[in-house]
Amino acid sequence: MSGLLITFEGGEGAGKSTQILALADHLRKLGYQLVVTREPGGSSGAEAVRHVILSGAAEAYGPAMEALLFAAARSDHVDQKIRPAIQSGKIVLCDRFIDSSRVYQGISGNLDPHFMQNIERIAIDGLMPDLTIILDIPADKGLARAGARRGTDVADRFEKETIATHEARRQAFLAIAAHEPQRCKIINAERPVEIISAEIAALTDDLLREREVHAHG
Ligand code: T5A
Repeated sequence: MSGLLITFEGGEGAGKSTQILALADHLRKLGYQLVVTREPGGSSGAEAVRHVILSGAAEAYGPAMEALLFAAARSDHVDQKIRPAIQSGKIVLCDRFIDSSRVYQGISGNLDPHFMQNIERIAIDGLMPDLTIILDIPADKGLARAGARRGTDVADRFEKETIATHEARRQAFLAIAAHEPQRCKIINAERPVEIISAEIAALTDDLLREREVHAHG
């Protein structure tokens, strides 16, 4: 019995959390068993690392240090939570995964592609997503949404960066999708929530049919 891994990617405030909740609701109604999780975090070891990274405590040590911390967190998350869930036939919905590291650390941090490939390989140990939804929105619009939701709290380690950096990340996500069109689907995230949810549900239903993943009842 084998489940699926579906990851959600995109810039700040693109609507990943909103769309994961909607897809989870859709799949539960069809009788599927789910695990909804996020990165950085999702397992106790990875949640401990999440605080170190998002507080900015590791920023002074450079992008390679941050990339290794993300990879360490991912390795624990895959071992402790994602792989066991998939092996028991569940569908895992994960808010951010390998593509966030490729973009935020690899591209924005200007790190050696071989270094990035090596740490990705160690972190996931063969567990690639079956489907990656890339929610695409202009950086200024996504940041405005994230800022409105955050209210008066301070922006985190990555949200505080310049619009140009965020826009370059958007282009990097689109480049990954162009390179891996089978795995990655780009979704226009500027539209109303329900229209986006319906499109993601249809893509997921197609994949479940194609892979013959059946609901448990
Ligand atoms: N990171 C992460 C790395 O650098 N490398 C890595 O390897 C990984 C895994 C994580 C940070 O870590 C970085 C990337 C990130 O900077 P986080 O706190 O977990 O940070 O936050 P994010 O993943 O960035 O998620 P956000 O909280 O910014 O946004 P979401 O989840 O994309 O958006 P969501 O759903 O919360 O929506 C934001 C607001 O917009 C509204 C929602 O109601 C909400 O208020 N909204 C819409 N409004 C209008 N129309 C729509 N279609 C809407 N959809 C949502």
